[in-house]
Amino acid sequence: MALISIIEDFHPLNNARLLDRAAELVQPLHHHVKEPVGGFKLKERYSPEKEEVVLHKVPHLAMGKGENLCLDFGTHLVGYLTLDLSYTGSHPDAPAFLKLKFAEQISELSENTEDYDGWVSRSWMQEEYIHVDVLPAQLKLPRRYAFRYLKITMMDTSPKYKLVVKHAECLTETSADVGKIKPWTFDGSGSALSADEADRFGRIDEVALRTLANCMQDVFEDGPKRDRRLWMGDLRLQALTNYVSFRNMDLVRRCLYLFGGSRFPDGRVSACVFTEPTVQADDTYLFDYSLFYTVALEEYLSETDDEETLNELYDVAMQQIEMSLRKCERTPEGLVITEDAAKDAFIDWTEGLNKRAAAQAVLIFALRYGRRLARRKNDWSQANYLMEQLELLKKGALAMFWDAERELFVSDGQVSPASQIWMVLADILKPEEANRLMKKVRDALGGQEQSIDASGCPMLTPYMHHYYVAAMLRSGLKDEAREHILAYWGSMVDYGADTFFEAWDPAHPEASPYGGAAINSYCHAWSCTPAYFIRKGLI
Ligand code: RAM
Repeated sequence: MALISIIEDFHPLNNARLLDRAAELVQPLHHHVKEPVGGFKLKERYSPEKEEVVLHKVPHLAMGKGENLCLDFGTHLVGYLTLDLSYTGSHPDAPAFLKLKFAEQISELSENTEDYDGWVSRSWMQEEYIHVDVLPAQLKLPRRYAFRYLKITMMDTSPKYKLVVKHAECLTETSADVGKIKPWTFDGSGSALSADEADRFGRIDEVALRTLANCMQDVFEDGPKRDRRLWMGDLRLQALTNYVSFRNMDLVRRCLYLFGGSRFPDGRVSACVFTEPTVQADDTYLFDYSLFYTVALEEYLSETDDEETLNELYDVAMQQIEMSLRKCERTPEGLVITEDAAKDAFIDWTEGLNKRAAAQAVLIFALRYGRRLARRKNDWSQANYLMEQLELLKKGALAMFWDAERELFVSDGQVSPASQIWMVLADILKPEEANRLMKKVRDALGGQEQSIDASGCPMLTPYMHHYYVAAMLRSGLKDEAREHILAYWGSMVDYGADTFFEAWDPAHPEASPYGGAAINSYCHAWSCTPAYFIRKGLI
């Protein structure tokens, strides 16, 4: 399912006051110097077999044509690379021609990226071909990379000399104050957690917070490898996790002003905002993402009580709800989102997913936050209006999507986990019905329940799995939520994750929504929320 939107002559609606505010809120970046902790060579250029190299011998290792050296920086980093290069042998009589490959996951080192043929641009692949004319040389790469491993391949030299890598370092960058964080420890009181589970949660929390910190840059980026920019759906989850960890409130605030400051010409919040060379809303609109603006603003305010932001961004937030309500049609029972509008929702990367029920549910969910915002603002007529719309949407949803006999939500004939999860989050069922439904979803994911099509409409991303956990918690399935975090995010840790991945199916580690895992991001913000569940005490 390619997501490519191109609008000819797209002129975003920019609000100078809001953008000035966003500019005032630019956050300082913290830097640290990191050096490799290990090294190895791949036996063949793309083979997974490796030969360990003793680290202190690296500065003496001479690399001839076709040879490679891989440096392991010990964990996932985001920053700038410097290499000190020299040579052995006779005077270099030809340039050193190098290929540098930066890898977040070790498996990326053995991928030949020429094989990638997906729909997301291959220019995101972190590899460079470089000529070094004069040796010795200090090579400082201007681009920021996200990586743990660096593979240096000597593409060509001359018979007269060999290359030597004397030193390598990375100057890391993040706007998260990592020193603020204490490791999560379990106090042992009143919980069913075993010591092993507590350890595993500790490890998951650590990986989750590294994921978040490495995505916290000038804005909350979705992933520091790709797309390196601010997406609304990702922002909401990052902000939640940030509130229980780094608490960089001004970074959240800056991002809310950026989304508010550059929008679609009709006022809709864009799915994503570019910040370079100047701030500009992307010409991509996602129905659910624009509604998360309202949700994220309310959540920010409940953390900060920041009146000024409420006053400045309230109208933008309300506009998202009003414009989404206009995409609904009246049925005899209530209000229902149109088929066309639902197609604009993201929900998950699942191929063939019917999004109508989930999109309606996101709208109901967002209205709940909209009402809270209206009450905060003492805008009682708006609060009452939203209350009425909420009731109509709930009635419309039950009439259109709820199959009372089967006790399932059916979205234009399809019974997906996503529809059930979002409808539970929309709170339209009685508590015991929601509880039964989420048990069915859990059983369907485990293969013991066929009424929900978990294999035909699988959840593909930790983003959707976040909402699955949230729905379990909302329907009283705390033990199940806890088990799912341990099993799902835990399986990434077992696979060797230093940061959590953008897409993950434990049964198919190579799965990619983009047509090739080479383009996947292995440090993706929307996957950081176990730290939110853990530190908020929800599990
Ligand atoms: C991906 C981004 C981002 C997500 C959008 C919908 O390309 O990486 O995480 O929000 O798609």
